Amino acid sequence: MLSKKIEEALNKQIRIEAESSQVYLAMACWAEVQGFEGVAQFMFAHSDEERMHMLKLVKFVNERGGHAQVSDLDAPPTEFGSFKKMFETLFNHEVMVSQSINDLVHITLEERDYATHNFLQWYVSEQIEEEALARNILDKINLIGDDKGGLYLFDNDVKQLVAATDSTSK
Ligand code: OFO
Repeated sequence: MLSKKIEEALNKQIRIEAESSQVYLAMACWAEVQGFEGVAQFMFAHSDEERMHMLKLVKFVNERGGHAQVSDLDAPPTEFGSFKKMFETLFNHEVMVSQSINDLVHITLEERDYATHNFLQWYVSEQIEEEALARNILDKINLIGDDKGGLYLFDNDVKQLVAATDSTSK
């Protein structure tokens, strides 16, 4: 059974995951209208993943005697400036999500809720991967700068990354 405090904290995280999904969906649209298919595919897939993160929390809250809340969401931006800026935004967003997961883990220890603590370990590992992936992409983009040919190759690279992730997750 979840305490009120844990239930509220998990519901706050549900909203963060849902907003993450919207942010990446907006990034996918921005990349797609500019013809960067690889980056768009990456962002669409990432948006789906965030929805999965949200649903995992929703199920957990409901199964543990709480009530998962589906709330209003802040609208994401529609413009992202450049790929470099967009991936910086993505990286900073993931750092914010990691901080929020850490705070949540801290609350479970204060409340001595070891079942929720255990459940959240999946998110702790996931955040390590997500931050590493975002950092990796940012490193590549920093190497390319604003070179058009470089951006074309980068887009192809990202497309292959999505294809590789798809085949390993099946
Ligand atoms: Fe990208 O983060 Fe969810 O958890």
